[in-house]
Amino acid sequence: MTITPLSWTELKSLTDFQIDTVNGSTNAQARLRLFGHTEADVRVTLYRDNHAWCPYCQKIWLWLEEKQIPYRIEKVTMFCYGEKEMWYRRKVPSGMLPAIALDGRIITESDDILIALEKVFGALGLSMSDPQVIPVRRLERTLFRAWCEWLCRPASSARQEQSHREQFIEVMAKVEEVLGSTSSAYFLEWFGTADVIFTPYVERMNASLYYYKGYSLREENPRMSDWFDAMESRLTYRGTQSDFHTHAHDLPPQMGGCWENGEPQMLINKAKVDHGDWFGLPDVTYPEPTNSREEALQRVIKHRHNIIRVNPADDRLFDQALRCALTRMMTDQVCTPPPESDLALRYLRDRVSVPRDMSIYAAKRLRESLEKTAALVGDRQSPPLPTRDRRDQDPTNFKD
Ligand SMILES: N[C@@H](CCC(=O)N[C@@H](CS)C(=O)NCC(=O)O)C(=O)O
Repeated sequence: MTITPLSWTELKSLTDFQIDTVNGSTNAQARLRLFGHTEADVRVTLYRDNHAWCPYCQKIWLWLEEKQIPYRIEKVTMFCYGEKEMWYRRKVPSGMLPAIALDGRIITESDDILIALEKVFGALGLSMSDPQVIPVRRLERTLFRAWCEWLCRPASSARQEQSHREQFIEVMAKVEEVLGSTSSAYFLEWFGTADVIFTPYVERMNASLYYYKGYSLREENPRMSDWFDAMESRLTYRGTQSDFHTHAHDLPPQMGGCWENGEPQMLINKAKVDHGDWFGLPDVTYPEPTNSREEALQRVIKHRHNIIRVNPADDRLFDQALRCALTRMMTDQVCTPPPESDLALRYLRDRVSVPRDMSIYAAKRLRESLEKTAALVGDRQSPPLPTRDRRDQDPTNFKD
């Protein structure tokens, strides 16, 4: 039994999802964050990437959110997604992100930014220069290097691949030791700067090693797992958190390539990230919010014209197919899309960007119903996502 797709008006009536981007919880859509203050209190502008992808930006973003400092957000295009805006080039000639304007003064380099923010607004827990924080910062860089060595350099032999793996695991053992040396789940006795500094790359390690190496950071390391759980108890982190699919496909152009090891577990993981089931992945463990479907629906409705325009399929065909997928997501009823629309549905399935477009569970719901709907009419996969750039995600196509 299959039903006809709901109209856009009918679909609209099924969601009242709304967030207060300015004073509500952390979200990727905000252009202004006030935390109950007034605009006159804003002293900081954060320049960050459109995709909420840049790890160094996430560090500053989390810090500002945790400290509840009123700030503005200006979004800038990263090179691999499209053309860098000239207005930003005039402020920061290298085009690098993040940057902040603090009382009108431009500061770049994420560590320098945190140090400058601390001077004005006070530290988040212990300061960047605290003798307890410095070794944790160093350890984060050591882990980062071991990760790059393993993920981003093609191994010339199985022995070298194994040796890179062992080096990474050795540094992770040190991370486990540090996490285990405090009574909290965090790096030090209380949540603070050290955790913010660790966040962006361990999130990307968790995704990329699972996908390209068949190694599950969060499942292999119990303290790290507790740390992720503790981070996920914070609405600030949830608002910045991405999913495995987004990271696995955003990383190659940024890192100059990510190398699969082709091992059986890797192939299983890769299939799961690319084709589902997305709910079984170790990229999130807090319970799914009850309104994740409503969120996904509201976000698609808002951007439907652009989503349909950039899709390679005929607009009318894809409009109908998309409404079928959304109808299924909201009603759990099977809705058969037009013939030949499988590719178009999977094109979108592969381009949902978290947290840019929606939060992690909303994206899982949307990917799931796009896939189930596509599977009713075909098993064609869209061509693999590009690995040298992601101009298929050019933000000029998705202006909000
Ligand atoms: N050391 C810098 C690194 C910043 C960095 O590498 N930024 C990358 C993005 S993660 C960038 O802006 N690349 C230029 C671009 O992609 O447009 C920092 O800590 O802020």
